[in-house]
Amino acid sequence: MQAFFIMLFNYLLIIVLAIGHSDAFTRNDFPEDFLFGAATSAYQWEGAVDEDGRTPSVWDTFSHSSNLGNGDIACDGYHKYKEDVMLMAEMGLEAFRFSISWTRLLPNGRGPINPKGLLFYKNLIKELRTHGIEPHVTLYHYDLPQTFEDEYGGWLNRKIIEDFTAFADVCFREFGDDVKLWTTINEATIFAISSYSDGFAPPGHCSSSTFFNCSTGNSSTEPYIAGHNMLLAHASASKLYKLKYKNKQRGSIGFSIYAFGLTPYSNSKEDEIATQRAKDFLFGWMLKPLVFGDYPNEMKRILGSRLPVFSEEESELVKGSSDFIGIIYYVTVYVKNSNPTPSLLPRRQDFYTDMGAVTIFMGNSTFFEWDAIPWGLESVLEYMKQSYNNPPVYILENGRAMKHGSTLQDTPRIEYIQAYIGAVLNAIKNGSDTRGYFVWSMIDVYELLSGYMYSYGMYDVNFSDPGLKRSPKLSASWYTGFLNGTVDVHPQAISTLERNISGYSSF
Ligand SMILES: *[C@@H]1O[C@H](CO)[C@@H](O)[C@H](O)[C@H]1NC(C)=O
Ligand SMILES: *[C@@H]1O[C@H](CO)[C@@H](O)[C@H](O)[C@H]1NC(C)=O
Ligand SMILES: *[C@@H]1O[C@H](CO)[C@@H](O)[C@H](O)[C@H]1NC(C)=O
Ligand SMILES: *[C@@H]1O[C@H](CO)[C@@H](O)[C@H](O)[C@H]1NC(C)=O
Ligand SMILES: *[C@@H]1O[C@H](CO)[C@@H](O)[C@H](O)[C@H]1NC(C)=O
Ligand SMILES: *[C@@H]1O[C@H](CO)[C@@H](O)[C@H](O)[C@H]1NC(C)=O
Ligand SMILES: CC(=O)N[C@H]1CO[C@H](CO)[C@@H](O)[C@@H]1O
Repeated sequence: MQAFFIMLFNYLLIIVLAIGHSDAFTRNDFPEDFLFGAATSAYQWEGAVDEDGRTPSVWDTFSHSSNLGNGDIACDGYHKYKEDVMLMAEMGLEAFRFSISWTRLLPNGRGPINPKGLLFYKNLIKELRTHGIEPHVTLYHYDLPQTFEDEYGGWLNRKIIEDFTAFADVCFREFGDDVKLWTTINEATIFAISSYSDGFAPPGHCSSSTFFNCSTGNSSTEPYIAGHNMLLAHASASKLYKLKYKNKQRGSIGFSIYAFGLTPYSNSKEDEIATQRAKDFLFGWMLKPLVFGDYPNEMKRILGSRLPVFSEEESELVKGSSDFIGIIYYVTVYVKNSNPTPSLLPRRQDFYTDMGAVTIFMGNSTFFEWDAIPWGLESVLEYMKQSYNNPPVYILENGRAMKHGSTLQDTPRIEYIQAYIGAVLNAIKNGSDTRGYFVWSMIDVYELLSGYMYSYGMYDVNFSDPGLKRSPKLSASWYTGFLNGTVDVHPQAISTLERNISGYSSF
């Protein structure tokens, strides 16, 4: 490792000299209370799906009907949490983001608490605190109790608001003395789209199309209904926190969205307008209600009665209900206008046809192995600042997949992460209120879209090894060095990647 850092240092030095610039940065250029961490989620990390009283979630059901493997064992974080927290401490992580498995804590979805589930999360949180690692807890990460999907259709039914709030109540009460950062719902925008329009995330609803077959769903209505209920469930949990816990526990509660960097495909008027529309659909859809109390006018115009309506009371409830906005960021895309074209094949009406635009990945986009396009994230943070009153922001996920098990020398991942950390610093310097950055993922986990084929971890897991042996990748050492101030980063050295297409693909 030592040798590598000397080499890396020389390399950076050469580039610095070549460019004749010296705006390298280190951890210390960020505010002291800024949090650098890494993330996982319950179903992807814990395993132990039928142990100690846990019952199935829609993700268990979904993964067992796919050919991407499942999270039955995953990293076995449920049993190995102490070992993993030790690795986090060695890495110098300041924060760890994880989620609580609803059905581990409340096996019936509601009602009696499972004492063993409760103990697991108490122990995990205690272990983190003992090592000085700040927990950031996500309440919902794709794992609805299957029983609620069966009983009333899950997120499509307003009953979810009450059940989610009751689950949140248990979490605040039991863990809130030690947890100061809560995210209610993970990447709500892409969750609603991929679970209810595209059908490729649990519970896997869509109108069937040439490419996807879902056993149930309606892509032209369900994403908006589910999205509406997510906003209301979040707002209801947030209200409860403020009334019952905030004074004493002094934490913050936020909502999170998936954010694409968006830029017009061409300089045509159509693509420019399409990009504006895409911002309304992909950001405004959830941010406008949270900040201003209602959906964007453009969405109301296009969707008509398919877009649920906030009552005055609901609008007041949702507005201002998020102390911060969580951002999940991976890719920057071109936006190209798409006119509904008459076609021989019946075309599915879904979220993207409503948006009237296609997204084209920028950079060399072999699927999952994205290039860093740091100005994409910078532009998102700038847009949030200018259009949504500069809310406090946490980057809750950002990271780079590579073929699992291919190498421990994950230089492309390091380049990606440091480029985006640089983007965050630039945005902060220009006034963005960004307060934290989490690498996805702390360790190789079961991935939603790629199973065990591609992974994002800074620690490798040998999934064929019965002991699920963990090994650090180069990125883990890099992050350690960055966090302890011995590695500095020169943005120009790595942002030669910026701009321009050479790959093409689209959702
Ligand atoms: C979708 O389901 C229908 C009926 O079950 C089947 O005939 C068709 O082949 C399926 N299409 C795809 C793409 O799987
Ligand atoms: C979806 O719902 C709308 C509104 O209820 C209805 O008009 C449409 O036929 C449904 N589409 C599908 C594919 O079921
Ligand atoms: C795309 O890949 C090629 C070859 O690996 C590389 O030279 C080029 O810099 C990459 N482009 C971007 C935008 O990363
Ligand atoms: C920096 O902020 C100012 C004021 O909000 C804005 O006008 C400018 O475009 C921003 N610069 C960048 C590079 O985003
Ligand atoms: C993973 O574990 C298996 C079983 O213990 C072992 O045979 C294999 O060599 C390991 N793979 C690596 C890359 O260490
Ligand atoms: C800082 O991180 C580097 C890189 O992993 C490591 O070699 C070094 O021991 C660390 N230094 C301190 C003071 O923790
Ligand atoms: C934004 C940008 O630089 N676009 C260029 C990308 O490359 C193509 C040719 O491959 C040019 O036509 C674009 O202008």
